[in-house]
Amino acid sequence: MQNKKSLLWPLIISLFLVISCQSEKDVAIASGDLYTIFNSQPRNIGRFYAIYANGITKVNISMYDYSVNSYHSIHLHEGTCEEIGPHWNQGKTTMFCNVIDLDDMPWGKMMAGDIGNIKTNANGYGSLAFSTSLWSIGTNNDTDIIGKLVVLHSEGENFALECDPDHIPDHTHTNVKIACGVISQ
Ligand SMILES: [Cu+2]
Repeated sequence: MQNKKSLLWPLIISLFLVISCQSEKDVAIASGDLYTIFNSQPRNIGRFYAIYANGITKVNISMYDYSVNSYHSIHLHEGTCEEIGPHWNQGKTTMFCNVIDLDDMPWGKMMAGDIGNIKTNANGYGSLAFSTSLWSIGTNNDTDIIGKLVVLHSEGENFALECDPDHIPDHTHTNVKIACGVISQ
């Protein structure tokens, strides 16, 4: 009897290790600090944080110490913070307005990297949290957000209007970029 028990425990422990290692492998975390880009002394005014598990990326973006009671649009861009490129769109030219995301709801924005607006409160703090099935972390495929830029703009944007079929995109966007951060794992 004693012998059987002593054989069973190593088996239980190794089974537990296999299960815990597997779940750890399936979860990936990414983050990036946002620094102002218009002054010579870059100031940290925000943070991007995301967890990827089971095909879903949960995102939390916070903003602080920059403005009060204002809206700021936020996108993922290509390039570097020194030379910011176009909006990240998974390398595709197609629009993401009607691409189905979680709960059978469309993404509702032109580009896969169009995120939304952050509103700061009277204390200058604002945050935005959402989940998406259109991004991933560390997968090295088109949906991977590692190495992309998180860019904050001076004003908010109407993302729904950009997706309106009647909208004519004949105007240029002059929404000034105020902060940037690189997403890393
Ligand atoms: Cu942008």
